[in-house]
Amino acid sequence: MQMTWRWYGEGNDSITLDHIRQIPGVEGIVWSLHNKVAGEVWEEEEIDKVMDLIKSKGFNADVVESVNVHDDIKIGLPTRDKYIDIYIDTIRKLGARGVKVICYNFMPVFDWTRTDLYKELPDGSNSLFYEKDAIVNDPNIMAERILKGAGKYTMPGWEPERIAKLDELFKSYAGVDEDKLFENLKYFLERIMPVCEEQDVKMAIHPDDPPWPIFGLPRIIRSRDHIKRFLDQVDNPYSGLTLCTGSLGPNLLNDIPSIIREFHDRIYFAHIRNVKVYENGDFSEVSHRGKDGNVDVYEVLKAYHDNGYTGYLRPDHGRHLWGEEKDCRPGYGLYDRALGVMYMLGVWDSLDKRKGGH
Ligand code: DNO
Repeated sequence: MQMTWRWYGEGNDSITLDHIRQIPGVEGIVWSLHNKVAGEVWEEEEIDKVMDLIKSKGFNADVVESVNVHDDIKIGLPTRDKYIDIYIDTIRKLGARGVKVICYNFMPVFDWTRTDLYKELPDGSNSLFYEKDAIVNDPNIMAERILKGAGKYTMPGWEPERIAKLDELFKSYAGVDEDKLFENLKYFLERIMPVCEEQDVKMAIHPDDPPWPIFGLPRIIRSRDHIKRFLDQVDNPYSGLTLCTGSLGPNLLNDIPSIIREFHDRIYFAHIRNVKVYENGDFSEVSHRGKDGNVDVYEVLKAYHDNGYTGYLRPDHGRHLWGEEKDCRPGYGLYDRALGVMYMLGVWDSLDKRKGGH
């Protein structure tokens, strides 16, 4: 397992690479060109600038999260080929520079969705929260809440220029049901797979968050059966998973350790986050400690360890602690994620020792 940390880039993150160097065990920085909207060309100089900076601080830059997929590809419009060509160009440029994994998602319109970015927890910290009943019919209300909460930072997937065209976007998804979305995903992957093979770049899809359809939009990577269908329909080792425990976790029927055991050889990137699910279906994001929520993080790590996982792993969202929410990106503060790294390394090291490893 290789521990990594998601960083949004200079001037775009409250945390610096120098901060991250002081967190034990972090080997790689998960990065992206966050100024790019889906479908935009990634220039070589821009890529080199970020990768050089990351490497100059002693980290690897093997994982990119995300290269976003244009909605025309998800909808299956005739213009999709133009956007797939641009995607291929980006894979080539990244592969040529040694990038190993691209994390992406295939969620229509929205990336992850929450109703509250700073919900107070009993210990006085706060975190991202999902209130089932607050997801009413009008997605504009939700988008407004997110944009307001994000403050000075742009949230990937929630770029104001996209959100401004929400009604139009929703209209273009009419007729795109679960089967159609699967079909469009297959089309996309079949076109890019030869380039991934040639460049040795693995595509790792991120599950849908939350793991159920919202606002009438289909969501297709949300359970063991959906994952199986996804992996079977393009059965190529270059198409795999970003297994995110925080995304699958709010559906308590998802047995995450067993999903990991079943699909471990197609998991290239592990996102670990804990969620506490309430009786009415609302959920809060909580500390990485298994006991604090419904994700048994020990069993998750054990499932990876038992299968000799050598891929990338990162702490996912954390709570905002000690007042840091005044400046940090929602879910991406320093303290709780750093505590998460230490908790996970503690579990991992003890699993190593038990196995007689080092
Ligand atoms: C949430 C993240 C997601 C993820 C994208 C991948 O914080 O895990 O936004 O980056 O879904 O495309």
